[in-house]
Amino acid sequence: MSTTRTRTVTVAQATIAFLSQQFVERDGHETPFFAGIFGIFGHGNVAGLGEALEQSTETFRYYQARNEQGMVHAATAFAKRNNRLRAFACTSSIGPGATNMLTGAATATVNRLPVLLLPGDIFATRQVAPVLQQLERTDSQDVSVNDCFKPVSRYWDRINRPEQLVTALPAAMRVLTSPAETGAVTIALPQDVQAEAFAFPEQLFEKRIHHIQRARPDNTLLARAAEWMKDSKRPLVICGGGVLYAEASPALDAFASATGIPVSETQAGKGALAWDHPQNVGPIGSTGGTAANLLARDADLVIAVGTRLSDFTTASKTAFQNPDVRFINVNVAELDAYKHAALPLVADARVALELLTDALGQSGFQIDREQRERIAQLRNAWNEEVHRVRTTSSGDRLSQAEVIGLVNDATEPEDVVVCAAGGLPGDLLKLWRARTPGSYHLEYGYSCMGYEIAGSLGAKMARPDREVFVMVGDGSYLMLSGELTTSIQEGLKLIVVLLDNHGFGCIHGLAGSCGAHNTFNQFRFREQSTGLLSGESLPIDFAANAASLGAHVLCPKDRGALQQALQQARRNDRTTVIVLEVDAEQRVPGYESWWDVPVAAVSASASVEQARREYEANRTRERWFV
Ligand SMILES: Cc1ncc(C[n+]2csc(CCOP(=O)(O)OP(=O)(O)O)c2C)c(N)n1
Ligand SMILES: [Mg+2]
Repeated sequence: MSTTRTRTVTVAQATIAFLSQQFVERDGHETPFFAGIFGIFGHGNVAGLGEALEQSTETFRYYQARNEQGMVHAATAFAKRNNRLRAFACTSSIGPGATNMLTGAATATVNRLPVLLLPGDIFATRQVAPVLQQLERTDSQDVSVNDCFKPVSRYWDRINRPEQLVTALPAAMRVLTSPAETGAVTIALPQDVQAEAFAFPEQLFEKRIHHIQRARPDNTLLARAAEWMKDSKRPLVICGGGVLYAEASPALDAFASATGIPVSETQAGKGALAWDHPQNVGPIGSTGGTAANLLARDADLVIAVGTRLSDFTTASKTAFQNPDVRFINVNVAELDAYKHAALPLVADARVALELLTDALGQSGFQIDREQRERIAQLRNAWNEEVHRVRTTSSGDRLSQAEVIGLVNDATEPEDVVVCAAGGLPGDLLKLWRARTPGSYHLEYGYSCMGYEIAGSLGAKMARPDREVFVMVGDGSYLMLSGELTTSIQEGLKLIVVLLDNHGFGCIHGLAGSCGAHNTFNQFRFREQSTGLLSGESLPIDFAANAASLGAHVLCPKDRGALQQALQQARRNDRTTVIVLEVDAEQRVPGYESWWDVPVAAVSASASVEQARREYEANRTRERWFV
């Protein structure tokens, strides 16, 4: 030990010095892992990490944010747009600053996107406890609000002594750069420990290159998977986000083109194949289209690549009705590879698809002509339906579907659309025509309201040369739009399309389908006469709100004006918010699909009882895959 060269720095300085030396490499391409750090300061991090960041402005850039949740979303979106090869750290003070990051942490972890969280923490010495914002407990002094990060982090640690950093930081990097395990990583930094100095071993600060592995599948299972495919008459691929993260789009294209096997898409996987690729049969599941959902219904083999098989993807396990259906799951995570009693190919999507293409190519396997014709017919019918819905206007106001069509038409192939919650994600999955991988950026693992604008900032940071179009509902906008200010501060232009339907429209619709007749999800005044939210719509001036933050604002009223506004927004050099009132009644229909939302089993309401009967009938289609 005594011969080890050391560097005496504070815990905060050591952390930043270490982070600035982390690189990743995949397929021979090397890049710094961290693009910098987002942070909001308080007494829990200002003198520790704040000081360290001031000393390292050349090597590690600090970005301000308005809300800790927002900054974690921005960081998460940045990682997503970089296919997890780059990331941000996020620092917060103790207490509320830290717990504001919890929702962001869960969002990142659910979506398997890397983000390093560095919340300040209560004094390790405990001498001056309770420090401002400390939550005291009667049962332990070893617990702080930062323990709440444990279930929403893939790795969690607290640095109570400086030397703990030496093992904590490499462990954090292992998880952050693991394709299977990545997500939020939390290292809680007590505010006194941040400022403590220690003679750290010099090796801690040397450049490290983390090789991102492309795991190969087991040979026996690979051969069996190829046999299953050859035996199948109606196979169907589900393309999930893992295809994009593995940069496996060319491999999927080659596999689908060589075999003729149709490819359906999830929210995370959309864009891996262009919408007009002959094997792309469009979205699957609860918010899927007719082509993919009818093929799924009859499929005898489902090849699920890089997907978590969430309830939206499987239409709550009603999507696959063939009694003999089998699954092959290609996934880096065993958790996903083993779902639905599948043949598990625990592997990188690109490697597995290339090996499967080779294995099937040797036998000249292709799906038969009859099935090919059916696929072509279903695709045509679906694409016509998409066109119809996008272009049909009725009523005075634009419909959400029309807006999606017009925004889509105003994009270049590599521009990005960002969305997360509300009625938009389902409609976007059905109606958006993605042309390049990464251009369709939906956070639908956590479907977290508030991700939209904050996330679009991260997507823009990842590729500042591309336009980023954010589609956001009025509810989400009201919940978290503060990072508009950050976009203006940083000169990172966003084009925000705000769809105002006066409420939590999709939940209003959902409530109605469960038999409800209330206004709990509409933005209305409380009426004194009824005591209910039954009054006029709230007169929220979104245009004035956005303008007050420094954004350009446009308020088009019809198709032509929206087209012009989108062109104007593209020409503008500053974040532009397009405020649109949309028709709350015109909804995009569902297509051969269902979503399990249990309806009250007993109720005084006849409409709820009716909805319950329908619910029970639908639920009989749910299947066990064990
Ligand atoms: C943080 C968070 N809270 C609650 C929800 C549940 N939720 C899903 S969509 C939605 C309404 C969203 O309203 P808006 O953004 O206006 O979109 P709209 O439904 O009107 O299309 C709610 C409350 C959620 N997804 N995220
Ligand atoms: Mg709304």
